[in-house]
Amino acid sequence: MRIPIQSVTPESGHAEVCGWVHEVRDLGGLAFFLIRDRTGIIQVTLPKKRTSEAVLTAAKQVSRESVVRVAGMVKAIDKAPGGRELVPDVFEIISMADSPLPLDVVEKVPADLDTRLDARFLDARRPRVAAVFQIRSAAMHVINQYLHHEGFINITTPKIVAAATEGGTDLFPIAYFNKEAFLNQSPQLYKQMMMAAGFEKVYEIGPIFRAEEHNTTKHLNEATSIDIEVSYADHHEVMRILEELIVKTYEYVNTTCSDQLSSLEISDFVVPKPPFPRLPYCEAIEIAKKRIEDPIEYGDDISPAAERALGSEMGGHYFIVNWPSEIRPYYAMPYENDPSICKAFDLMHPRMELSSGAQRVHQHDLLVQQIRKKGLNPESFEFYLRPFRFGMPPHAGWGLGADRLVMTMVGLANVREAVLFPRDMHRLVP
Ligand code: AMO
Repeated sequence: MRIPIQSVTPESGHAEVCGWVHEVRDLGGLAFFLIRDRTGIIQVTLPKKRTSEAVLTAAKQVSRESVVRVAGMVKAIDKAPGGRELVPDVFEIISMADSPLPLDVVEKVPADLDTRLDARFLDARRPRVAAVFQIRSAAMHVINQYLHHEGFINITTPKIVAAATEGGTDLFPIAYFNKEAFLNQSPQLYKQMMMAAGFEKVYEIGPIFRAEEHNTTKHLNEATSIDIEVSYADHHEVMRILEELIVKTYEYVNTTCSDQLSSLEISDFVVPKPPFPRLPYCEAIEIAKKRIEDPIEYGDDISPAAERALGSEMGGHYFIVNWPSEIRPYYAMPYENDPSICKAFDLMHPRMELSSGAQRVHQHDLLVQQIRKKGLNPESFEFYLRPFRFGMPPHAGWGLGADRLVMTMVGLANVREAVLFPRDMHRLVP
């Protein structure tokens, strides 16, 4: 029976493993194969004089990255990976790999990101790449667990919709029978509607689609968003939840993914310490003004240069709070004493924005007014506005980019590296 390579020890006796042919070295009288599965690598040694003809024939034919089944006695040996080697009496080629390989799994030949993504199935055989997705999986696991434990109900909202959430133009139109339809850019309106349904605490982890023509290292056209919405909560309360979630996620990765972190050569994984600073938007602008050359004024978005300057000033995760209402969506609640600013926030990693959120407007008439102020037509939001007329609790929430969370957590240069099959302006296949 096949056993994971990691668990093969000199005490295993006769063992069977399956995996890919990682490397082949033929020294004449002696041949060495490194066989790899997702748990590790084992040396398979063939002393030619003492090896059966069938094993030698298969070993001679096999190409790198073919899938093989190998069985034999395990012996302790200092120089081999894991301090053991397997001397095979069975060497079966299960699936032969073509040569040449589109990508060098052993990474002797460096490949650019496009080549890697084109051959993602081979790229992901690299332990360093697999580690990213194992960490991503661990992060998603603990996020689900945390939210479930905090009493959140996991919901799934439609991705085919009739209207823009944020009112922007960044939507992908789709063919939906004879109707106009789009791919949803955020579960925003639906998660808010579930507050009217009395669910109180909801979350969704799902795809969001943005038709932005950005070609940057942090934008995707299909991203994964972790969204929450909480009734009777204000912006302070949901910022506290977000902060705790980030800390718990880092803690969990730190304690459960040590092998993956070392595959990624991360020796200084730092779990952020709460509370994260709350930096008022007006102060953020003042800091940026002093530190960057491009002009920036109160009322502007935080530019990438400003983001970098603030990041190096703050040195860790931080919130930007109290944004001008003018540059936030209609659903952000204005402060009662100064409606020119609103109860919206962004969670920032020193490298980039990770999350946006706000206490929402829950009063129907104010919401209609704010939709109009943004130059949008309340009639196209009728399905969304309706619940606000029949008892809507006050509520707040946020959306956190899962891809950027993973990217910043493990220090990837490009968000595409945190996504198995990224979608951008130039990439629709595979
Ligand atoms: P926002 O548009 O800021 O807010 O999105 C929230 C978070 O989602 C991630 N994100 C992206 N990641 C990669 N590529 C993209 N193109 C992309 N767009 C967004 C970011 C971002 O911070 N409805 C609000 C959330 C809320 O208020 O609850 C919203 O969608 O990490």
